[in-house]
Amino acid sequence: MPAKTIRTKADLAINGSPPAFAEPLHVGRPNIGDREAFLGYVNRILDSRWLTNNGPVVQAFERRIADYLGVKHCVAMCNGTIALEIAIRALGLTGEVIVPSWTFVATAHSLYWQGITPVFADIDPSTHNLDPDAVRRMITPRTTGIIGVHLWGRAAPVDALQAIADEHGLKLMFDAAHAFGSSYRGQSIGRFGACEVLSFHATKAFNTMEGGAVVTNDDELADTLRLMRNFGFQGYDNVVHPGTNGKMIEVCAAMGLANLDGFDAILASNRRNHAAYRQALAGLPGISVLDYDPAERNSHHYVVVEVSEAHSTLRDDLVAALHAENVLARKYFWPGCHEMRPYRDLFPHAGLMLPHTRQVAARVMILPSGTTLPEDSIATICSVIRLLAQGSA
Ligand code: T4K
Repeated sequence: MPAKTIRTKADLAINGSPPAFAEPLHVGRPNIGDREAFLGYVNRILDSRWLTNNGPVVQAFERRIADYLGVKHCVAMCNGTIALEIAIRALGLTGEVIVPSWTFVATAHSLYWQGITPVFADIDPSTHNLDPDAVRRMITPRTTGIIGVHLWGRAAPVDALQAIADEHGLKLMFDAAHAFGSSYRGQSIGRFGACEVLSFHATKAFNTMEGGAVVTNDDELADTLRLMRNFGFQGYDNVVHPGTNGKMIEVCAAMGLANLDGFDAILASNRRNHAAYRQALAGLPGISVLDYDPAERNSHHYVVVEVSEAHSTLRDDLVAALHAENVLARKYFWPGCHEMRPYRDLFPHAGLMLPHTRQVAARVMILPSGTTLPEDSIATICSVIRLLAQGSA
């Protein structure tokens, strides 16, 4: 069914009019590649009766990902959070680890869950990524590492963070959950720091339903990661390392192989959507759509809208109006990890060191994109935003 045309404020669902879309439009609606190819893999998996525990499809998937990123090792895991936890443990991080607060809460949880204190450093408001000077300010004698996050797939300041880590004898790793297919100075994300952690969750540009991986060029680290994701087993009956169950199953790897073949089409569709949003919202008072550096690769998966400081209440008004129209815009990653209960209790005054995080958290919303977004829906979504933004000017 075509979307309702919205021309005046009276047409908005918040004014009692029916919603623009009969079905909800989601941020993170899964991209599904070649269904026949996926089902073919699933049939072969069922026939082979090899469902998990480092099966042949997982091994093929790991090779494809490593080749795609130009990295030596891909260690596939059941999800990105477990991959973060295992990588943190494999690197021997303890005490305090510096992370941004402006990230999905899994970055902080993966430390706190294993008794490590996440120490939140502020971001550069223009990039939404860690500010190296802020990282320096948070280093204490207990600091053992830094986790940079490539937020929205835009690379963290890799070289500056590496320089800080080298100077202070800290381990550096990256949460690259958003950054599959991104680059930093022309090189694929996946090769930086001691290791990088990918998420292949259903809502990511490239998904394996649930899944994640640690990618690294370090042979010894890769061996340890492989042991740790499988209870520390080396062959039958021989446990040589503490471990957990972090294995990816065969069906998830099959989804990954099918989706990897279709990844170029996903990228093209995301780029089109992003350009259409930017064009439709260009010049609107108080509204900007975060751009991606044309010199770098990025999946353009996240359509990040930022409201200017002068229009401070507009973000929440927009989210409410869009939800009423069945457009489920998200406030990722409001209010920042430091404001979430476990961390607020731990560091009640953390916000004092995070002025840019607080500022950005109040202003950002993410709009639906992906291959399933109905044609012409962007025009309707943007007409809702235009009506409210013009009204607030
Ligand atoms: N680090 C960072 C920086 C991350 O962003 C994430 C994950 C991680 C680490 C951890 O990686 P994983 O352990 O998840 O592999 C979603 C995702 O669950 C999460 O993976 C992702 N980041 C985060 C940004 O978004 P929620 O709580 O917002 O998910 P939810 O259930 O609200 O779903 C989002 C939207 O997608 C909804 O409108 C419904 C729609 N949806 C969702 C699923 C699962 C569908 O239409 N179909 C689906 O199958 O966290």
